[in-house]
Amino acid sequence: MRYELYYWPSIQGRGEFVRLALEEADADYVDVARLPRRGAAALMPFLEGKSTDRAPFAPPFLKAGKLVIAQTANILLWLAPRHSLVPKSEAARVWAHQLQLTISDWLVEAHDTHHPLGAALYYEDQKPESMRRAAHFTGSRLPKFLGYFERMLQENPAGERYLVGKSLTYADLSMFQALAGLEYAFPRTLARMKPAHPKLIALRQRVMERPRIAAYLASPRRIPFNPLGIFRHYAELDEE
Ligand SMILES: N[C@@H](CCC(=O)N[C@@H](CS)C(=O)NCC(=O)O)C(=O)O
Repeated sequence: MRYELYYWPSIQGRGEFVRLALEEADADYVDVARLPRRGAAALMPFLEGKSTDRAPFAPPFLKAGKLVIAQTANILLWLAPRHSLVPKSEAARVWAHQLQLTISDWLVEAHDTHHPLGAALYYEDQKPESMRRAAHFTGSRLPKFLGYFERMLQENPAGERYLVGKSLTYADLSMFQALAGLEYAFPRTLARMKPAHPKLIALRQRVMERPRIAAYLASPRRIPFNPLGIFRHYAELDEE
């Protein structure tokens, strides 16, 4: 089956978590809004409920045959068992989903560093609030999230190479993406925190070196991080 991924065409955003899974699975997919002459307008019939009775609230969403699935973690929950990106046991699947949901929470907090008052306002109109929010994020929340995931690697009964079980799952791909985004947005903070999180850094490297992921990262399909995405680099928000 050829999947159709729907996401805003010019940013990695939440679509990237789904792209990484599709790329690692070598799945047949098309990134619809990035097709010539399609663009963001391709999403609208779905968001407006004209193309499905089960309209997504927001992208990303995936069309798989007649199914239209939204919510990043929900898409991955559905996709992963079909492409061996999660072990078979219920316990492992629920655990991978739980980790993915925690990454989703983390992502919202990363986004809110530059838009603490809301997405409708420009960053420039909420800069003092961003400064306060980012200081809280880099000083308190980021260490808590990183410390938690480092510990989850250490405590994986199957070994510390992956988050769930003994081989790669979509949770590892998502962790790679979270770390890559945070390094883009907060390079100084990340540089300071890396030595205390060696297992996460090793996991990130392991994911990057997977042949399909490496090929994807080097391809034009990987949109570079940019100042319109969820992860944004504003030097003044990164700690000194
Ligand atoms: N919880 C959803 C969040 C989806 C979401 O916020 N999508 C963004 C783009 S990354 C969007 O376009 N939101 C529009 C809106 O919230 O009005 C998920 O994880 O997929």
